[in-house]
Amino acid sequence: MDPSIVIPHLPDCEPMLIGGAWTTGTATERIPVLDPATQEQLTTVVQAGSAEVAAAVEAADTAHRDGRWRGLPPRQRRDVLLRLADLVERDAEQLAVLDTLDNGKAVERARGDVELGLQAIRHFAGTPTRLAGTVHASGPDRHVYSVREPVGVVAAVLPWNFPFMIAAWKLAPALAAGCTVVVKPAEQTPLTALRLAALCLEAGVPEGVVNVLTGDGRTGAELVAHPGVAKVSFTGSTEVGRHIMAAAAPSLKRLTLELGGKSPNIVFADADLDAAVPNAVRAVFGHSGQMCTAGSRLLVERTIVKELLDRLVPAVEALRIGPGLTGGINIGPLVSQEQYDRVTGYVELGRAEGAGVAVGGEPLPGPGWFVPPTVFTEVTPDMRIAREEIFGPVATILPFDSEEEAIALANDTEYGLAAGVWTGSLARAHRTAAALEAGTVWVNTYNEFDPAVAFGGMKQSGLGRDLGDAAVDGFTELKSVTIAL
Ligand code: TXE
Repeated sequence: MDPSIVIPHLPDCEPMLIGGAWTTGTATERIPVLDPATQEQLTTVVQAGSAEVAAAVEAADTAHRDGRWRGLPPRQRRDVLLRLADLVERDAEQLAVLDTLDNGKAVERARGDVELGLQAIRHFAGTPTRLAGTVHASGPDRHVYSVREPVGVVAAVLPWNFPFMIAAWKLAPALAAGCTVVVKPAEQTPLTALRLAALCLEAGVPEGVVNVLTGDGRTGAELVAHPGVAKVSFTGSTEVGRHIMAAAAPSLKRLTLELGGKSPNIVFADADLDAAVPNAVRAVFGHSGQMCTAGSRLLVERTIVKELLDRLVPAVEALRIGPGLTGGINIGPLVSQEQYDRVTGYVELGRAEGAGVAVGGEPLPGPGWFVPPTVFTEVTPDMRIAREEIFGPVATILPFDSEEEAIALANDTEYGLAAGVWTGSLARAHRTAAALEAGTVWVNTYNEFDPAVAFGGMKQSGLGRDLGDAAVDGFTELKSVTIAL
């Protein structure tokens, strides 16, 4: 382990935050929180039940109704969010170490994630003073305007792959819009969402405005079905996204769903391979492939497949695998036994489907859920490894012969989250960006995020957007007022 890293002390059981108080509630069930690099227990969290869900929603609802947050002058809410950003910056190293302990990722990547979360908090601190409505053209005896109001209680249900960053990506625009929030982190990685909530209190977010419930999908399901919740912002699997959509129907909750992907990363023969190859490696093997935007389908123009593989294979072989706190590693362990079984199952499936293995393929001995980076060649578009989200360090290479075929292959998926294009042609860059069915298209780059730029999916990758003005819109209702003068 990097000797400069300080491991924070963790209690036997992490309490939850409900109505400004840290509590384990009346729930007796506990969930162990494991270090994916060692499989040892770090701490436990409460499996929140109906009583805790009801208490958290009630606290958030009371805080919404009495206006203790949305009723503050906008510049005061801005100042609280800026203070929160300063506190995150103060504790950035501790937050990164906690994310690595909890999730397994390389600590350098965890530091980058904390930075991306911090950027979102700073960006959305600018929102409260800039939230403006519209005055409509109307006759002399009418004054007509539209204003944005906070939607109410938000349930933010989080995944385990970017525990801190996505907590910040959802919390910051929700708070900026004036909402109150009940956060439900993933059961595998609850630690940094709890720390972020503590920092919210320290920054001056009033009690009851941010609440955190721990627990697994049962807690999530109770929370999203609760009639007091006005809006659900969820990041996770498409399957659970469908359940949430159904659970939201009876009370017509507003939804933002950021779901799975099987993103194409297209390399044309006119691309600069010096840039395309290392980026393609990061796009699919970064964070051990546990990214919704992973460029897991590498579409390569047939004339350069051999050259690309000659460069790609040594680059993949050079990736360093190890515990995230070691320092200098590229591939950490997968987050859980479940993900390990799932990903190694897909690697076996790829062989059974007849794909060739250019590199990787053999599981590593434990402890720790380590899976080596694997590149499948001779993949056909109908193979399950080319169609289903694997969410691990597994790349599938699919050759194509023309731009049209590349676009058809890229769009031949139920998902539509992200896509990459590598080309030296400006015209091709614009043509393909227009033709790809994806919420985000990166040309000659990959996995670049900016809190000002909306992020989310088309098709079965989701609904609504995180980040950007669209995220704030998603936490508001538009009210139109007509006054007869
Ligand atoms: O996700 P789940 P899992 C994909 C990825 C991965 C697969 C399974 O392919 O292999 O999903 O991961 C909560 N109502 N992604 O099973 O179950 C749960 O407690 C309400 C892609 O871990 O979707 C957790 O907080 N909530 C993704 C969160 O939902 C429920 C990131 C996500 O868990 C619930 C993660 C329910 N019925 C996985 N059931 C991405 N888009 O980046 C579970 N939860």
